[in-house]
This record gives sequence, C-alpha cells and structure tokens, in this order.
Amino acid sequence: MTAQELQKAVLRHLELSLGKDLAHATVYDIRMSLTLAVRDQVIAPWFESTRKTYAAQSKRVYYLSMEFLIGRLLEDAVNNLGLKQTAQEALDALGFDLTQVIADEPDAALGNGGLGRLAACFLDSMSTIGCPGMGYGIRYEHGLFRQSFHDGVQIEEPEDWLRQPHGWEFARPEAVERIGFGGTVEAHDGRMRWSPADAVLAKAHDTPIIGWQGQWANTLRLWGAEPIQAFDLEAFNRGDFVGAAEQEAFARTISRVLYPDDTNGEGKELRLKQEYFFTAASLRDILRRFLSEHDDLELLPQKVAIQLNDTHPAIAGPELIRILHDEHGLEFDHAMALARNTLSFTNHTLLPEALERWPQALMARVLPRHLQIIARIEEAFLAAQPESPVRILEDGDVRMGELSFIMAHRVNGVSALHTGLVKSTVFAQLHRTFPDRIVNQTNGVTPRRWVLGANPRLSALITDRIGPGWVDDLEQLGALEPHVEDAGFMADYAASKAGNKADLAAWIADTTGIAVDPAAMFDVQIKRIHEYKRQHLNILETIALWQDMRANPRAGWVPRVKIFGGKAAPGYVRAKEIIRLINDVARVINADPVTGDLLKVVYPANYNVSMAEKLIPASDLSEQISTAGKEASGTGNMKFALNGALTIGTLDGANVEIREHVGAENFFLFGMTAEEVVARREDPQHQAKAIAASPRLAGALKGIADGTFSDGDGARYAALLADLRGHDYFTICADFDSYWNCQRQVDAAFADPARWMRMAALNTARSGWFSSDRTIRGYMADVWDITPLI
Ligand code: F58
Repeated sequence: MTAQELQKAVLRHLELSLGKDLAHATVYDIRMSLTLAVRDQVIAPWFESTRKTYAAQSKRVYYLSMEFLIGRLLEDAVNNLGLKQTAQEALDALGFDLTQVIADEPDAALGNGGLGRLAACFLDSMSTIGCPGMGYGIRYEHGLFRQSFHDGVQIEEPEDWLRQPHGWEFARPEAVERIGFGGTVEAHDGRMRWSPADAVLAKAHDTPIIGWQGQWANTLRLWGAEPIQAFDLEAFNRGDFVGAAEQEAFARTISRVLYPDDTNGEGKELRLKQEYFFTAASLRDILRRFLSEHDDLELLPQKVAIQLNDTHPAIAGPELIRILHDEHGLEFDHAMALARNTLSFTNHTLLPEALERWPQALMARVLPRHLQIIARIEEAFLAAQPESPVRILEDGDVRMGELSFIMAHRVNGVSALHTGLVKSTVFAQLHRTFPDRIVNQTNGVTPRRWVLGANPRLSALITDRIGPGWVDDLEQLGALEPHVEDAGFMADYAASKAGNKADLAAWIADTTGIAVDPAAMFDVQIKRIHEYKRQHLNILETIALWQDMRANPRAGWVPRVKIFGGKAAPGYVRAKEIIRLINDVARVINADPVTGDLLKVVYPANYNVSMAEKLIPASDLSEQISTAGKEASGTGNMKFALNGALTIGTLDGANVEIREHVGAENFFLFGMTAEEVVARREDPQHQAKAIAASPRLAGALKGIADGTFSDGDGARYAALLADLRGHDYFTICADFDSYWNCQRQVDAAFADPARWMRMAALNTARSGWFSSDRTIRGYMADVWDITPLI
C-alpha cells in the first residue's frame, strides 16, 4: 500500500465512517479514520487464516484469561503490517503527526499487571507464529482504575476507555450465549438438569490480532454482558422506572469493571459470576465451532486445547464435564477424562492470598450443579488415589488451584525457579501423584511491541547492523555480540540510549514539572505496588543515599534519578502507605538544594502499558528486587534487559535465567536466595539484628520516624515502621545492606561509561531468548501439541 492509497483510505473513512470533513477533523477523527483504514488491511489475512485453519482441520488453542492488558493497538498493527513509514507520510500530507495520532488512542487496560500483559504478548506471538487460536476474556466497560495522587495519596477513579467507540472491534450481535446462575438441580430420566434462576446474555466482540508482516491473524473475543430483555415493560408502565431497569443493571454489572482486588463479600460473588460468565460463554462457543467441524466428541482433545490462565477460568473443568455428561450424555468418568485431556493450567503465583478459594455456600448458591460436579471430581480422584491427602473441598471452601491441577493434563509454572517451587510447595503432593504433569514455560515478551515499537532508535541500529530478521527471530540478537568490540557501534548504541533519555526527561518535565538531568542514571522500578516487590526497600535505600549525600555532598556521587511507577490495589492499605511514602520522600528530596541534581525522585501517576513503553527504552537500571521466592517470573525484567538496562536484582523468578543468559558479570546480584529467606525467617529477631548491624538502615528508618518526610508527623508511617522493625516478613531489613552495597557497585560501573554501555549492549545481544515467540513455541510443543500453520 502506498502513502497515497492510505491517505485516500483515511479520507474515505473520515467522510463515510466518521462523517467529518478534513477542514474540521480533530486528532481523534484522524486516529479513528486511520484505525479503520488499517483495520481494513487486517481483514484479508484474518479471513485467510480462518480458511486455512478450517482447511487443515487444525487443532486450535483457546487462551482463557480474565485479563488482557493490551494497551494501544494502532502502532502495533501499523508496525506489523509494515506501514509505519507509509502512515507517517499519509498523515503528514493531511497535516497530522503520526506520533500524536498514535498517542490519542486510550489504553485498553483490561488487566492488572503481569498476568494480563503476558496474555497480550501471547496473542501477538500466536499470530506471528501462525498458531491457530483465540483469546477469550471479558469486555470490561471500565478497565483498571485511573490513578492520581492527592498530597501523595493514591486516588482511584473509574477508567472510561469505551467512552469513545473502540475502533478495532467488531460487535457480533448474532454470537450470543445465554449464561445462567443460581436455581435448582433435578434428576430427569437419569440425568441431572440444572434450571438456573437468573440468566444474562454474553455478547461477543471480536478484535483481530495481526501478526508480524501480516501473515496471520487470530481473534481476541471479549464477552460483554447484556440483559435477556432490555427492560421490564410492565413495571415501566406501572411507573416503577427503577424496578423496570433492574434486570438490565444486574446483567451489565457482570462486565462493568475489572477487579483490582476482591476484599469484600459482595465483590466476591460478582467475581465468581464474572469468572463463570466468560468461561461458560467461551466453552459454548468452542464446542459449537468444534461440532460444526467434527461429529465425534472423542476428538475433542485432538482438536481443541484450552489454556487456563491461572485459576480464574478454573470452573471450565466442571462446566465442560456438565456439558459432556449432563447435556451430551457421556459417562461421568469419560467426560472427566475428555475434559482433562483438553485443559491445561498455568500457575502465576505462590502467594497464599492469591490462591483462589470459593466458599462452598457461595458456590452452592451461584453454581449449584457445578458444586455437585466438583464433589464428584474429588470422589473420582480419591477413588484412584486413596492415599492422597489432597482435597478440593476443604474447610468449607472450594480450592480452585487443586481443582485446576486435577482437571488439567499439563500444569505449568512461568520460570524455572517458580516451576521448581510449584513442585516443591503449593502442589507438592499432587506432583508426587502426577510426576509428569508439571512442566516449565518461562515467560517471554513480544519484541514487536517492546523493542520495535517502543524503541525505534535501538531497532534501527540493530537492523542496520544485523538485518531485520531479529523481529520474529529474536535470538538473532546474538549476532550483535561481536559489534560490542566496535567503537562505532558502541557510540551509536550509547547515542540511542541518550536520545531516549532526553525524550523521557522532556516528558517528565512536562507531566510532573520536575527537571531531571538526562546524563544522570535513570533508575527505574515500575510494576504493581506490593510488599513482596519491595518498593519500600528501594525508597529506604534512596533515603539512606540522600542522607549520605547531604552529609558529604562533594564525595563524587553518581547522579541518579529514581523513577517509580505503579498502582496499588485500592484495598491494600500497606501498599498505599508505600505509595505515599515514595511521594513524601520525593517532595523533600526534590526540593533540597544541597543534593540538587545529584538525586531526584519521580513518580508519574497512572502507570500503564503506554507509560512503560516510554520508560523502559530510556532506563539505565532495572529494579527487580522482590523477596526471593515470591515473584513467579516477572516480565518487565525481560523488557528492560532487551532495551539495554542493567538489572539490579535478587535470585527470583526469571531474574535467574536472565542472569544466566546475559552473564553474571553483566547483572547486579544481591540479597538472600529463596532458601536463605526461609531459613532467616526462623529467627524472630532477623529484622532487629539487621537494623542493629546497619547504621545506614537505622538512619533511614529514623528519618521516616522523626517526620522528616511528613511535615514532622511522626505517626504517619508508624504502622509501616512497626512492621519493618517487628516482623518484616519480606526481609527488607535483612537484605538492606546487601542491596546498598550492590547499588554502590552500580554507581562504580555507571561512572565508567564505556564499561556500562558495553554491559548494556551485551544485555541486548544476549536476551533474545526472552521472546514470547519462544514461550509460545514451548507451549505448542509441550502443552498444546499443535504445529504452526505458517
Ligand atoms: C504475575 N501475576 C506474576 N497476577 O506476579 C509475575 O511474576 C508473572 O511474571 C506474571 O504474572 C506473568 O506470569 C499477576 O500479574 C495478577 O495480576 C492477579 C490478577 C487477579 C487478582 C490477583 C492478582
């Protein structure tokens, strides 16, 4: 497609789809018109992919996920179709700037963090590889809340991405499924029949996901909840207008909002309904498609692979059995075997509070037939494994992890370390019973978004030296390694980082009003705020550093900008205290003339995918400092390494594998190992001993306690401090000195720009393994048993 053709297509959509004349067109109008014009280019490969899948009678993968954190789509699509230059020219001619137009698209924030972003990277990779499949999720009207800071305190406001039409999606009013809740179960002619009391419609909305170079496109199908009947006309005619809309309100609530957490009772019931809603709608859709091609249910595991992204769609096990047994009349054990051979399950966390459990009473009320089926699954399991101490139904709860494990033929962890811990901790008993079931699939990230799209400077340099093949074969980055000896390459590499940093410094000044020196080290920690991720370890080190700098400002300090980004779950009090502390510390440090440009702390509000795309390419140092054993994998860590930021990190999650790939000498390691953490906690005085041994740590804690950062209000962080001094489960204190010392090694390395840049370039050259293309190929081979159709 030429620039002129694209320009014509944009103008046609501007007039015919938007009803606007160019003379009055806004950035929004142009963005929508370009979106529709680009979307037009996706249709042919999309149809062709579907035709090929049917023609090959191929197995398909269905990725069931409560979250797809896709962010913006326009730039991805333009890049994947090779239209970047063309689009730039087409818009130039119309008097618009492509960058500005791209930035006008609201982020589709249909996820909380890593789990949802991983799902989005997987969609891109499946379409790039030609793995036939679909993503299934919920079309939340409101994605993850919008974050702002009021006196440093996190404020949450509803996010509103659907206020404007979503240009990428096709609503499918004909693709609706009726989803029931509650009601009764009765035996009829020897079969159980569930008669739900309430029902809603699940309506499909399809977004095509185009792969690299437009060779393949899969579908992301998101379900929106709608009432069966628009409203109750009889109630309306009686004048009961609110009552007339009740059913509609109930239905729409189900897909209204993405859960940022689930700490209260009503919330819990709604979340269970959300989970069943999208899982049941997806399964019906999957079976309808399967039965349109095959008439023998025996073929199900050969033709269908269903991946459960964590336990959120775990009700798929009992629901599939219900369909096969209650509706199609298969024997229970047979239905269970077919379901298991079709399903597989990914575990993303070992944190006990994140392992889902539903009260049996709640399940009985919302999904009465499923609870009966779950009891029979447990019975069947125990009949085969009479010695096993494992129970799905325990202490009045349904344990969704155990249910998922027992109903899956493959269970995977998301990094080598995490998979080992899955085997030895949460699922130790089940692993003994089924030693072949657990496999590892280390996470990855899509290079199209996280290098090509986010870092055009670096991408141009890489392509210039090794050709364009790396974009869908990321291990080709290895060919950069000899260039590290070439002064010309290294100068260009450093220049690309400097350019990105200058852009970020301008953006920081624009959004926060803080002036930062682009020559300083950009030290970045961006992720959800959580105690195990230890943003408070970072801020304690920041305080200690500031105190040392003030005491001796002329000691040759390496200037740093500490950049934070991330949201806390609205009900997570401690995480919100940490946010406030970071903002309090930033306010005081940034105003200090003594330290001036030596140290700045920046925390732009409302971190999201698009902000990550700005920050990561401009980062020097990547903070991956979780308490060892707690971060299942991390995926931000991979994006940073690819973009030439050096990691300071613990031996946790995929950090371990990143360090193996980039080389221990190009990675700043500190802290206790997972085993050492467990052992250290045995000593109830571990935190007190660490504080006593570290005047610096004691000084930083004292700085917080005496109100230095809280206008003299010593009580503001009393609870946080009491926890650190009294309990410190996440071993902040015990790891502090190791972290501090490691940071000083970071300083020393940064003070030698040639050495630093060489380490950074080696990180880029050696991180190609962390492509989500590699991960998806692993799933295809080890979990899904499916071959690419490209
Ligand atoms: C994340 N989990 C892991 N969960 O924490 C991270 O280590 C890993 O890299 C990533 O998954 C991908 O495997 C995660 O993001 C959630 O956001 C849950 C969503 C539902 C509520 C509880 C948190």
